[in-house]
Formats: sequence, C-alpha cells, structure tokens
Amino acid sequence: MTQTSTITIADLHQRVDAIFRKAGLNAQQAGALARVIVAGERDACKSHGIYRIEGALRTVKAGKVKPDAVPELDLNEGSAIVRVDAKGGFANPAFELGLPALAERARALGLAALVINDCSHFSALWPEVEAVTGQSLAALVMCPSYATVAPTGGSKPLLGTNPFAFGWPRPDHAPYVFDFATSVAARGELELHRRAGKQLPEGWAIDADGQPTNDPEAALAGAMLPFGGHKGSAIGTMIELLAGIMIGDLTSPEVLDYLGTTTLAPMHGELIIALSPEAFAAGRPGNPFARAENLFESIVGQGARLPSQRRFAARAKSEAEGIALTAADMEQLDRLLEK
Ligand code: NDP
Ligand code: PYC
Repeated sequence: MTQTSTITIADLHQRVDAIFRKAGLNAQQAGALARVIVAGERDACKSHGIYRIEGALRTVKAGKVKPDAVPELDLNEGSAIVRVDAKGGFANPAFELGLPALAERARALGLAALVINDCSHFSALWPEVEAVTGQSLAALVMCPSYATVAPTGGSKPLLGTNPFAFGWPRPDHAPYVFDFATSVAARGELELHRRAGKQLPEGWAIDADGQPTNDPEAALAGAMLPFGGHKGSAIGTMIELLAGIMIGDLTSPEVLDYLGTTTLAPMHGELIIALSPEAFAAGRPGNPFARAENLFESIVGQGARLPSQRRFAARAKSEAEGIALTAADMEQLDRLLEK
C-alpha cells in the first residue's frame, strides 16, 4: 500500500507559495498559482495539483513565462468586454485582477466577458468558474492549449485538449459545475499514466502512425482523441475560434509553434463569460434559481450524481482531515523547496 501523510491546506499553500517565490515569481504570481494548485490537491484533482509545479518552473526557466509580470486591467468603460493583459505572466493572477469588474459589468448589463490575453495557462478551470458563481452569476470558461488532439477523421495533432467549464450558482448549495477537457482525457492524465507505468484505457489516443494505442509513450508521440467523436471535435474547434482567434490570441497549433514542445505550460488567451440568470429570466414566470433546483433534484432523484460532487466531497474531507500526500509527493515538495 502507498504510504501517505497528511498536510493542512494552509501548510501546503505556504510550501507551494515558497517554491514559486524561490524560483523568482513575484508575490502576485506565486500566490495565485499556489491557490489553484492547492485547490487541485484539496479537491483530489491530481492532474492539476502539485504535479503541475515542475511544469510551471520549467516554463519559467525556459523564459516562456514572465515570473515578475504585473497584469494590467482595461476596463473598457461602457462595454460588456473587460480585458486583462497578463503581460506574459500566468493566467491566474490576471483572472483575479479582472473578476470584480467582470462581475460588476455582468450584473449591470446581464452578461459580460473577461478576455485574458498573453497568459501562460496550466490550470483547471473550475476555480475560476466557482469564483464567478460565488458572485451569484452563471459562468462559461474556455481556453485553447497546444496542438495534441487529432480532429475526428484526422490523424495528426491539431486541436488542444481545450478545457470547457460551466457553473450555475445555487443559493443554498455548492454550485453546479462541470469542467472537462474536450479530449477524451486531459493530457496530464497521459503523463500520470506514463509515470505510474500504467497502460491507457481504450480510445484515448492514436500513435504517430494513426493507429489506436494503449501505450502512454506512443500516445504522447502520436495524438489524443476528442471526447464524443465529431461532437468533441467540433466543441474543441469552437474553443479555438472563440478563445483563440476571436480574442486575438494564439490557437493551439500556433502555441505549439511558439513553444516548440508540450513540456512547458502553453501561452495563449482565455475567455470567461458571466451571465446573470435573474436578468435573462426577468419578466418571465418562475424564479430561475428555484427552477434550477427542481432540475438538479430530478437528476439526483434518478440516482445520478451532479458533476463536481466527487470534488466537493474530497474538499470536505481535506478541510476536515487535511490533504493526503504520498511519500513521493512530499519528497517532490522538499526537493523543490531545497533547489
Ligand atoms: P473529468 O473527465 O475527470 O471530469 C469532467 C467533469 O465531469 C467534472 O466536472 C466531473 O466532476 C464530472 N464527472 C465525472 N464523472 C461524472 C459522473 N459519473 N457523473 C456526473 N459528473 C461526472 O475531467 P477531464 O479529465 O476531462 O479534465 C480534468 C481537468 O483538466 C479539468 O479541470 C480541466 O479544466 C483540466 N484541463 C485543463 C487544460 C488547460 O489547458 N488548462 C486542458 C485540459 C484539461 P468531478 O470532478 O466531481 O468528478
Ligand atoms: O491536462 O491537457 C491538459 C493540460 C494542457 C495544459 C494544461 N493542462
């Protein structure tokens, strides 16, 4: 059995923050990164937890992200579009900077968008979705990645694993949130399988010759597959259009050209859309939040679970008992702190 030890959320945050500060990140960048990475471990999302620290540090070392960037907010007065220029830093502090203006604008106009440009992005999207639902607004969040996914019917990497997330605020419950890669699995999962010496499930990837493979090494050299065949392929393409081309930022193939590797965090843009359910439902019968509760109850009433339920259960456990880390995880943190 794997040996585990327990660490409090605050202690893990302090350690991850210290690792990034030691690597030259300013307080704004290090703090925002530590918050999403620790949230990933806390919610048992290993593919976007502490495993991501080394990739972020490699990206800093390669000069492909600015560790001391100070993001800039463009309020674009009167418009539904608020912009943050991440100035070549990470996406997370840029999001934190733009959130208050996004929420204020969505409440005033019914909907608003936050565009983040020139950011390095490696994290899960649900922390951002939850920050928006925390303002009693619904959220749609998406971004490209780097070309690693073959479009359905093709055989070469072109689309990114392009995550897509949605959130709906629930006044008396944790929000309804889903957040997924538009590939069958996140690329992080492939890398975790390779590290653990495990074969991939059927249907995740093809090798460099376009043949189905279960070997993570061959899959990393080949292409991943979109989820749901042509449907995931189309949603992945939509994300290239909306969160790449439309916001004047890089698409996944352009990101790969710029980076030359998938071992660094990708540099591109991100699109966050906030919607006010009350504004959209105004003048129509029924309260949108109460009607949504009926829908959720009907889903759960059939024995199905809501997305994020597993994550919220893991969060409650971590908050009560601390976060369980393996000996290898602890060794990784110690090693990075000593570097
Ligand atoms: P999963 O397939 O693990 O989960 C997708 C969503 O479905 C989650 O919200 C999950 O909730 C929910 N879910 C899973 N099983 C069920 C079920 N049986 N019933 C109802 N809901 C269910 O996610 P992925 O592997 O596709 O993605 C993992 C993460 O990777 C995401 O957070 C994503 O943002 C991130 N990512 C980031 C990228 C980037 O470029 N920054 C690129 C690609 C992915 P729960 O968590 O509770 O299980
Ligand atoms: O897991 O697919 C992924 C991913 C790519 C960039 C960040 N996460």
